[in-house]
Amino acid sequence: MGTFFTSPFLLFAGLSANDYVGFTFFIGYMAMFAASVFFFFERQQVEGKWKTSLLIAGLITMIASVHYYYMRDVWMTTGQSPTQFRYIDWILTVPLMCVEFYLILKAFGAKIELLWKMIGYSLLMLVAGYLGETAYRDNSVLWGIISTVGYVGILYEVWMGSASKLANNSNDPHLKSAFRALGWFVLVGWAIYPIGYMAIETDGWLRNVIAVNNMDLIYNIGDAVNKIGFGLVIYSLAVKSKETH
Ligand SMILES: *C/C=C(C)/C=C/C=C(C)/C=C/C1=C(C)CCCC1(C)C
Repeated sequence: MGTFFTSPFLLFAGLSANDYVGFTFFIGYMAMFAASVFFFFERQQVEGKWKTSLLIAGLITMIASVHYYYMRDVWMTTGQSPTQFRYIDWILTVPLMCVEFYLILKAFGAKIELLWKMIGYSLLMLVAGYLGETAYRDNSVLWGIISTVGYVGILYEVWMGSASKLANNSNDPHLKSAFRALGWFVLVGWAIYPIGYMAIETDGWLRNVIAVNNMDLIYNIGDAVNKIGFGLVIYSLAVKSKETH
């Protein structure tokens, strides 16, 4: 038994009892994994036009799950933020979330330009955020503000721009309420991330309030809420629209 617990293969030996950030890396990994299995299997239960949406929901959590697997390792072995893996994950998953918005609205006349516009805003948001966390950390506030321009662009499209008009003009109450729910995810759920970013120790606005180590805790909570929650809203829309036929 003694040799079992000292085995070098036992990765968990690296996680100490008070490493709460580390816990959330493990929980995030498993939760994203389980959510992917759920979305992939439930895909068979929903009507044709929702199958692609559920597939994308599963891809989002699956991509995140694989990145969490690596991020967990970086965190445990170095105690550092796995910034590169974090942003590689986001640069794949955030545009896929834009695809989800587009797919929902496609039946109501959404044009492909809407998708490109939203992807453009997300790239601006993420590239600026990455530069602020890495190469230009001393100017993180400036890059954070540039990043926020992209974020506000997405918010505008969802709450006031063409996406919101399409949803309002549709006469499908389920679609309207699901679109609103996704809008709240973007307004409230996504606002968790800039709060984490403000913990950057050089010039972050909340650096005296939030310890920089908690940045990952905040990002991990944000990811679980947004990626799994977003998929569940789409899942429940798909199930409800089946019941009404
Ligand atoms: C699944 C991952 C998601 C939904 C990630 C979303 C990330 C953001 C909304 C990040 C936003 C940022 C700002 C608005 C300013 C500061 C820099 C960022 C990148 C943290």
